[in-house]
Amino acid sequence: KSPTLALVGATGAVGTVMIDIINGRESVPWGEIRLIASARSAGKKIMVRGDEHTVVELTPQAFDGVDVAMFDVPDEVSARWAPVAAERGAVAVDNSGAFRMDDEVPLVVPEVNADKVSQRPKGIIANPNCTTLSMMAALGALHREFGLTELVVASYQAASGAGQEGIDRLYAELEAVSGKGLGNKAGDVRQALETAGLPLADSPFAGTPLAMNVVPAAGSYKGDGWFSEELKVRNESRKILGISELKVSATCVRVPVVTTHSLAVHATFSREVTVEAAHKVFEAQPSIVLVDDPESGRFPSPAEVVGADPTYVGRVRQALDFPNTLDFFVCGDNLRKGAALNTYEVAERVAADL
Ligand code: 2RA
Repeated sequence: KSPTLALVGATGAVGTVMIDIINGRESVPWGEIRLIASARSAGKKIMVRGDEHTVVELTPQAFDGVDVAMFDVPDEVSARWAPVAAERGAVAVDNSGAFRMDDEVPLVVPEVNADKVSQRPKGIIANPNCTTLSMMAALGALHREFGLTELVVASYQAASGAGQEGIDRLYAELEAVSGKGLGNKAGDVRQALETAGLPLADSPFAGTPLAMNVVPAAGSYKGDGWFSEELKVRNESRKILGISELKVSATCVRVPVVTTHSLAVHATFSREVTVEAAHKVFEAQPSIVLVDDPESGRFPSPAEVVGADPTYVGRVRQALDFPNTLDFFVCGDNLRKGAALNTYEVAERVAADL
């Protein structure tokens, strides 16, 4: 019998993209596909591969008969319900932060560490944070060839990383500031937002305007100067690449882009690396698109990448003052490969071994 797939969080921002991905696949290995969400969304009808599905409420019984359960829900919901799904016999593939650093839960990017899918003593597999994930296909490929030793990263993160609330907030802010000639006086954007009935205290972006601005604060503040997104980049990169001592330093910044995270990466290797050799590595990786002709104005940018599955890489340079070091720019749709697509790819790998 074909395995049963459950999607928990079917009506959220990532869940919606997940359904889009499932609908776009030429074929799927699943028999039944069950959509699960909170009581508030239960009863909603959603089309999946040509059939109307009714969303069912998240209860223990909702996992009966499920082989693989994908979770696209907040941390606290996954923390409570992924173990319930596992207890009922499903393999939980979780896109939240609840289990990523648990030693008994593999953190998987299929291009990098697909072998870890089968090592899941808790019946749970974690999907990385979208910021880390956006550069993992590129870094994993380079690491295999040249041996990564140090990583310095600056992120340019899209509003949808903060979910539907982030998307709505950015659109509302853009509408409130456009056509007013703002941006020449400190505080004028803030004032325009307050006047338009968009108090900064309500913003998911650290109480700072995102429209016409950049915000060097992503996630929650964790002390000693670090925000959660920056610590996730460090800890998750180490775990996925299997380099426990990897030196990592990240600065995570929110930018007024709706969807697609970008990262400026400065990566040092134990072996000699050239731009030509790096290009070859990128070109050989099916999930990477190399767009690197700066002289003709060709490089990746979020507006060109959003909605695409691959990771886009460009601006590859040999660092002038650092040996064995490359600088490059990466863009990845944070809702697709950064979240839904990677989770789905892991789910399909689990299904292949059932
Ligand atoms: C963000 N990486 O961009 C987070 C979402 N998981 O806010």
